[in-house]
Amino acid sequence: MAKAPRKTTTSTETGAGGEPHQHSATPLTTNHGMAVSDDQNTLRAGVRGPSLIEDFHFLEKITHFDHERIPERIVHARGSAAHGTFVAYKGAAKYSRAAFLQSGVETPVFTRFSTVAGGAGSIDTPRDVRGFAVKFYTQEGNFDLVGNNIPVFFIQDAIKFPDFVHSVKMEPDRGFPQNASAHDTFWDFVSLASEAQHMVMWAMSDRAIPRSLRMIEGFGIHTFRLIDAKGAATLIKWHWRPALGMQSTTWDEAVKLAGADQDFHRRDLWEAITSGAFPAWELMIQPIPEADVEGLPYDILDPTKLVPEEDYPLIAVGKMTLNRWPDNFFAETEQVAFHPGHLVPGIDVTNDPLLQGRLFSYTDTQLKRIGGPNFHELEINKPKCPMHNFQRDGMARQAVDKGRTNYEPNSLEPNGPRETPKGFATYAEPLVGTKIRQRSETFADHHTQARMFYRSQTPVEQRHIANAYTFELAKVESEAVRKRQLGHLDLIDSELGATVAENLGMPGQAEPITPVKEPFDMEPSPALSILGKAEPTLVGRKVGIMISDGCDAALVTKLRATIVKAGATVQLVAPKVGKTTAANGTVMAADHMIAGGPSVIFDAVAIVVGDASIASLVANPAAVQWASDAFHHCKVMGVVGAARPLLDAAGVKSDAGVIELAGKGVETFVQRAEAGRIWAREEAVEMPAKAPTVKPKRRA
Ligand code: HDE
Repeated sequence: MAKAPRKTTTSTETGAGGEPHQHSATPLTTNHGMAVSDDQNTLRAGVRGPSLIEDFHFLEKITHFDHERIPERIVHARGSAAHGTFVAYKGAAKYSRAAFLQSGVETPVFTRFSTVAGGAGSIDTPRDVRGFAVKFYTQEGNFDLVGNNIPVFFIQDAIKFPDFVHSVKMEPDRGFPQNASAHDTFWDFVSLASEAQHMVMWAMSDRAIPRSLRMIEGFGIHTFRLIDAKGAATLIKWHWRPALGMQSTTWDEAVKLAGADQDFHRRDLWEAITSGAFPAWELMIQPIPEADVEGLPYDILDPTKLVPEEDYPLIAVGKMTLNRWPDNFFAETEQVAFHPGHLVPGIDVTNDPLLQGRLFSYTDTQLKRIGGPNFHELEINKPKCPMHNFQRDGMARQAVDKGRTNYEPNSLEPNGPRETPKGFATYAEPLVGTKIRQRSETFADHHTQARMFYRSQTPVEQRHIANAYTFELAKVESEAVRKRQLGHLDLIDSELGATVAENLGMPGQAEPITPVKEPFDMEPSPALSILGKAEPTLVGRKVGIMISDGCDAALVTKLRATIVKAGATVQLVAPKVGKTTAANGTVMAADHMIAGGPSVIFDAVAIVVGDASIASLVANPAAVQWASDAFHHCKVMGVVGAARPLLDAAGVKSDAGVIELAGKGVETFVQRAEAGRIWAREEAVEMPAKAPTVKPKRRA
């Protein structure tokens, strides 16, 4: 059948077959300031004709779009960041002459958190290390504290970084797995490079699956030097301590969160900051007297070792509060350029061979990513103090440098920039040495601190570690790699090794490992446990209440008020977001429909459903899963009598964490939720908890 000729419009009105144009007082212009009359249609030869290359507005717009992405970071690509302030306490002035560490000084900061292995668009909740990088815009220049949420690193020497990163990232032939260490190449590398064993133990612990970026600790890892006004130096480690305390998800939650909300951590940080609940951390230093260094059973230049805080206590030196979300993700979070060599007078580096390598890598990476040497001119990277030198030109130079002298010394402009005795002076560390490619003997012990970390955990945390090793090694196809890693576990803690071997169905199959140096028993450090030092609190946490038609509106109101008073936020979850009609006729709107607000996004839950709707909830798999997950993730649950059929369908059994909300139940529920999870439930369904060989308690 012949097609009817298409009706064409002859109107000269440019918007003719499309939406009407919008106008405002602000004219839309090209990048060069020319006002644009039509941003909806390309220029074409007749309304149904080909597009014309003469359309310079379109060409400019599409070219800019084609170039919108810059290369993502090779590591730490996925990040979320915020602006804030740092206020110094009295503590550090004695150790450092840095202006921002003098009592009461307030310094603007920009902090970027990141995962390490995945790409920029990957999920927020994999098992991974978290980057914790802070740019202090001090009066003496920018100081970058580029750290992680784990105090040690996988390798001892920067020359191994490309190998390590290649091994953890997706395998090169197949392009997966994205953002996961549970695959052959990672375990192959770390079981051969035994210096990684300590950090791997941390990565298998709950530290690697944080509940929120607001609830992680941070560490500078390397030993640094603080220099006082007289030039005296103190060796220190940097630590960040979150005001909200540390908290982690369970592994099953982390997996389900990956589906429920890929942006779980970014959204959480955004919600907290935009609602005025500003996350805060204390910055601590851990001084280590130089005279002690020789006598320590580890080398303070070895980044795979930590210094127990029970041996060398921390001193609080200031507080960082993050209070402003960036205006533009690309301009700020993406283009921010950190560098461990962005130092200020009063802070210096040490000879840690990993740190030394980093001092080169970070500039090099910015040259590639941002495309030239002028990345310091981008708004987010600019110092907020005067800056003058004779560096000139280069790709995308923004400064219009004036004058005739672009060199010094010069006599033509005597008031131009010159060196100052007040400037940064490298600590005059005496050095004698032979040019050599060799690791120090003092770096040879690769298993002692892994053992110390494991034995510093509570039984619940030890169980999680054993489960994590089991999960990851079960994903490793090569039996030889699994056996080699089991050999390391036997060296670290024979009970842990036996548990993981048993769980894998490989008892007695560990490949014996001859360590570079025999491990010994260090005293446990209870400060390394998350649960051991958790304080009861709901501040900054989120409670989900499931409601449905026929529910008790007064109870929901009371619950919400009591939870909010305890410092947490509340979200309602219902079969339909738009309308839930309570028994008394009150109509409520919810924040999520049940499938869209699964219980994994909450710290504790309440089920305040009505008799009228219980049958349809029992028939709704998302509702059953909601209750089942909350129970099996050991969450405290407040329930009403009407919820019983749903609880039965979900396998929820009565215990100290399932609280009837009638009577005084609301207060009991909140108090119990503050105390944390009901870990005993885990024992019932998983492998039995193993008592630690050495109790994580220290000498008095
Ligand atoms: Fe990094 N690291 N790193 N790293 N790192 C980068 O720099 C590198 C290391 C850390 O939010 C890159 O700008 C080498 C330790 C954070 O933008 C790159 C070595 C620690 C971030 C780089 C290390 C870190 C990075 C990639 C071994 C904790 C993200 C993009 C010698 C103390 C910063 C970039 C942000 C980023 C190199 C080891 C922390 C490639 C060569 C140890 C938090 O330059």
